[in-house]
Amino acid sequence: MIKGRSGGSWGLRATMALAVAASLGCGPPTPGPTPVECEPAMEYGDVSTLVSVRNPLEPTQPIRIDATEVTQGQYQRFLEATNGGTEVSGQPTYCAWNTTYAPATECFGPRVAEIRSCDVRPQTCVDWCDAYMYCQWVGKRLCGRIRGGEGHPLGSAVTLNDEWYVACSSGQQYAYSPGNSDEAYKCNTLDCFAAQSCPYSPGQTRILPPGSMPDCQSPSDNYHGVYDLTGNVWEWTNACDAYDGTDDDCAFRGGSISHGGTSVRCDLALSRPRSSIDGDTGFRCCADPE
Ligand SMILES: [Ca+2]
Ligand SMILES: [Ca+2]
Repeated sequence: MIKGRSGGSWGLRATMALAVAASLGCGPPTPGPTPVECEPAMEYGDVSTLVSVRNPLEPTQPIRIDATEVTQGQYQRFLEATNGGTEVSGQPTYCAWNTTYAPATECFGPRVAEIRSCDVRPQTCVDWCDAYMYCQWVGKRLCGRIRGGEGHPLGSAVTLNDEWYVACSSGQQYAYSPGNSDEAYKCNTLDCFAAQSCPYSPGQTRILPPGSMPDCQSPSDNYHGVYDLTGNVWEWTNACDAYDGTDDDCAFRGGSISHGGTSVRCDLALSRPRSSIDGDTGFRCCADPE
């Protein structure tokens, strides 16, 4: 069950998304959606690049955060290194239930299925532990508290100790990654759908290769170069209400193409069980200062 942290906005936006899907005739296709033509490469460079952004609490110690959501191509290398995701030793005790890092196939709805196996599209359909272990494998960590560990406790006001939030809000300057209330349309959200400013045919919703919307980043020099913190796919973060096992609720942030308005604010954290998966939820990684 998904629990919202800002009253009824989740339900409203979820309803909007369903209405949009219904209006587009997006029922399960038979036998399956036609895969999109995968893009050959990112236009802006190395998707694995960590970007340094200003840490307002300790300006000499910048936060490092992935420029983009983790892509399917990046995640595939993790699967290859772990025998298809079956070598799962070394997980924290609260992930002992996790027997595979392979993305769950049952979560692939039509919009996700069409981009399956596209290396440059975001990796979704992974549980919290898969995301956590990918980041560890690649020498980083799932974004949480600055310098590691848990981000802001669920249910409490988000603070400047939370590195994902600091990067998204440009150090608490903005409500959304690209600016304030009228600028979420610059990201892959229902706001760009409404404004017909998404980089695909009007009337569609589509998960995009990260970085496809170049204005979906901070306008501030100190926070420039981190894409899609608002929108495209939600992002798991290291902020949970317990560290016991499958039923711990963990935060996911930033909204997706299925959401808009207040649902994609930087300071909103929704949560769902650690073991849950979703076609619109991926993640990115963070790291300590060099
Ligand atoms: Ca798993
Ligand atoms: Ca995102």
